[in-house]
Amino acid sequence: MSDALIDLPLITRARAHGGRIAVYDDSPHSYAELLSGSARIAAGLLRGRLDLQEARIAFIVPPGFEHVVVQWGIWRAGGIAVPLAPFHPSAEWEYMLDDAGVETVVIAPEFADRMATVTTESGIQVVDVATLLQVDLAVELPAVQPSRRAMIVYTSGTTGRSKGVVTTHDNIQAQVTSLVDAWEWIPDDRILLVLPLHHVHGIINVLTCALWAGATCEMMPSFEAEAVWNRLGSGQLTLFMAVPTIYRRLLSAWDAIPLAHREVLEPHCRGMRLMVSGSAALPAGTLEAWQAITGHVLLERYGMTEIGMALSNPLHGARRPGTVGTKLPGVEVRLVEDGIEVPPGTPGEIEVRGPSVFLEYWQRPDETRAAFRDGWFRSGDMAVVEDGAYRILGRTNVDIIKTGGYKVSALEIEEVLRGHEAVADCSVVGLEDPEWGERVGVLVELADGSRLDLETLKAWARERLAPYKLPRALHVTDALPRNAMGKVIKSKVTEVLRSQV
Ligand code: MCA
Ligand code: AMP
Repeated sequence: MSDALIDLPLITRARAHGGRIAVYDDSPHSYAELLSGSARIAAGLLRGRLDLQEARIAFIVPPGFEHVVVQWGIWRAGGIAVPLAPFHPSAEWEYMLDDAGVETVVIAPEFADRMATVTTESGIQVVDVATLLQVDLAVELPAVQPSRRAMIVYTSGTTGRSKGVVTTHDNIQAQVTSLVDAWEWIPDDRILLVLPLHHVHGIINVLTCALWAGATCEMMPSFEAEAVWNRLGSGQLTLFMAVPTIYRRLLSAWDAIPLAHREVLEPHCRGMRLMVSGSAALPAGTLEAWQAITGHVLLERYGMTEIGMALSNPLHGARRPGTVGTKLPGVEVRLVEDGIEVPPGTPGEIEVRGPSVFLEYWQRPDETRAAFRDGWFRSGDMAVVEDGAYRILGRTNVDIIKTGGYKVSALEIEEVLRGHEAVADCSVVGLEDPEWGERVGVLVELADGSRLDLETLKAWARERLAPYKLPRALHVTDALPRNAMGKVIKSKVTEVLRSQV
């Protein structure tokens, strides 16, 4: 197998780290193995073609070496990687495969049966990772220009179903190098990945930053608090990144660890060089409790699927609780009201510009256009600058909910729940919650003569929606609260649900 004449910068850098450990799952895997494995995957996907020319290749492979090999293989063959979550129901897979116009889906063997039911009659090729890894062809890999599309990540929006956020290799490089600079990643770093690999926090901030830096990414199949504490207290890790819900869960689990074991873990936790929180607001109580145990003031930063990371507290110097710091290298940020920049101290919507900002929503030119104002991406988040640091105030749209670090759309959930026979109409809101940030709550107007309880609705919805989109609170009513125009008054819905739960 020969190499491309021009490699993507990530690949060129990996060559320089050949013998170092790139990924640790059950066992160590070197950068050299990652290069040879991904070349095989690329050759297998090309099947005689010279270049995938941005064909969409979805993959459902649990966190581990094979996941990374497939991601890199797609990139090296000139395809667009579409990561899908192993734990999503088939209906979510089906929607994304169809929306992205996927040519091939690469799967781990345990998903074969379920994937077969999704792809029957679709013309989508399903191929096993192991089969691709056996390919040994003398293939020259294409020269992939970094300006080409690299990835589509699905994110919930303000309108109906989720949208595919398209980033180019250049975008990804800009997102990664900004963080590698700001947080001073080095090859001797070793990070623990517990986040899902269908979102930017896990894909970019943890995995790709590590691999760009020549560091090691240690991957857990999923988040499990006790196992995470044992790794944080192992003395082998330097970095950890997670969402506030995970820090909170870890804090709860700490109390259950026997004192003698805590005394072993504690000094190693303190010895790590950086712990980061993001994807949702970090409650002050969580920050303080975490500091008391580990000695670390969590570094809070702000980002979004469409832009990577934009704002961060400093690596060196004081981190201000309740703020997300200042602009990251290479990122331009401004606060605006009605398109006009506001002075410090005045709240405004965050707008972001720079090479890390995504290219487009996949095949949604109108929504892409609407997301920008004079070249600036409109985040939909409000913030204020106080003493030089940004403080996030909340979102401009009530229909966006953040739960456990996941963004979900109230409108998408409503649309699905209206398909239940007992639901005449419904309204979904985010209910404040100390553990999850927000929980999904639903007020249901029942169809004539129907009854409905939370467990029944949840079980029905579980086959149609990702687990984190499921309703966690339900109340039924004869009539949803509406204004004179017939529009549901969401603040009233929240009030009703709050008084019930
Ligand atoms: C689970 N449960 C919930 C929720 N999810 N309850 C309320 N709200 C929820 N959202 C409860 C249910 O009771 C469930 O039981 C039980 O927890 C176990 O569910 P499970 O799915 O197993 O939970 P988990 O696997 O332990 O997940 C918790 C988690 C996960 C590890 C915190 O939510 C997670 O990985 N979050 C990170 C998401 C992330 O990476 N976001 C970044 C997006 P039952 O099943 O009976 O109901 S990127 C982004 O935001 C930008 C770019 C940025 O700035 O980073
Ligand atoms: P996503 O669309 O899943 O990428 O989520 C991005 C959203 O997460 C942002 O628009 C914010 O609303 C929220 N977010 C990310 N980081 C923070 C933070 N540190 N504090 C508050 N909200 C955050």
